[in-house]
Amino acid sequence: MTRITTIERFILDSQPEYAQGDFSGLLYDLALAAKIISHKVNRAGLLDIIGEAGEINVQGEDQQKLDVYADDVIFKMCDHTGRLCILASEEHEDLLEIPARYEKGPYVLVYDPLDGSSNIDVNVSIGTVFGIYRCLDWSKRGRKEDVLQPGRDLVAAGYILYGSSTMMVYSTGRGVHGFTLNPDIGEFLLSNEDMKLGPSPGYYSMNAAYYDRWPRPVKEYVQWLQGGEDSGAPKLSSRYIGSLVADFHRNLLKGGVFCYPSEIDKPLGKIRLLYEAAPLAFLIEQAGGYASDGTQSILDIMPTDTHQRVPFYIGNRSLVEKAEEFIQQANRLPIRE
Ligand code: FDP
Repeated sequence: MTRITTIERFILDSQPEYAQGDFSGLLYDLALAAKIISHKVNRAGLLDIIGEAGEINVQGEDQQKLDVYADDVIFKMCDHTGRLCILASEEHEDLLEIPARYEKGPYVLVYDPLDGSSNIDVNVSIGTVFGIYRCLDWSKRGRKEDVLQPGRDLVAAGYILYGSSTMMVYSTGRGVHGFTLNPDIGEFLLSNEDMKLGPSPGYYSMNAAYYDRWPRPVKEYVQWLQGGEDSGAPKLSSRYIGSLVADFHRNLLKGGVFCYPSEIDKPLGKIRLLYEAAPLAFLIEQAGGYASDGTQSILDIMPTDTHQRVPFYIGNRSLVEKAEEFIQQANRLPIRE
């Protein structure tokens, strides 16, 4: 039998002595939330049988929408532990404060509880994304400033993929590590240690239905991606699930680039900087790749709004830098608010 490492063991073994309290505990809280959400996601198809979301099911219980459920689980797993000073969720307009009856801690959690929600009803992979920052000022913990930090200052980031298996992938700045949930024993087991992007990318991923809405340099970049040997681009195939976590995970394993560019009437695209782009950018750099808004590293962008969106190119460095080249050459920088 090969050596089995649980996520708990791995977290404890890979953290320095000083980080074995709140930080390790927070990662483990998230792993536990992941198991609870995974259990519910796996039963999503049964909603048709036992009742629709928003209705009363046959047991007389209220059915919660899955994304609301996931959001609740994460908040309730983390609000009382004394590890966090504030949370921000993609599901909430306002910041999530630590209830006054609980102590505040040194970390900030930003998260998208269930990304790819248009795929929930059709049994296609969805995911949770999270990022962890340190609070800025110990004496004034839990302010908006604690949340509005650039991705460069993340101390950890990760995602949970609810796919053919449930996986939790995270980095604390010492490589990217993946754990697969063994449902029989209810444990995340180390399955992908120190994940790195391969040198030969396999895929490009973007919603081609928006081609007419993309600015000219983006169209030219896509033509370059499709051009194979004539353009000098690597031979790529196209895959787009429309669930960012699933598209990202595939490209992390197989190499490639995911793009959600600006559009003529949506200059900032769709992807949220704080909840999606920055955590995934942190992971991709740890895996040897790069993420950009077309003009600069995603990790260098200073957020000004918790829900701000950003054009997004992420994957193998050579492919993302090529996107920057097209965009910058055309001197049509995405407009910022
Ligand atoms: P969704 O709206 O279904 O939650 O940012 C959210 C997201 O999904 C990403 O997960 C996904 O990559 C993208 O939007 C899909 O958007 P399009 O349908 O416009 O391609």
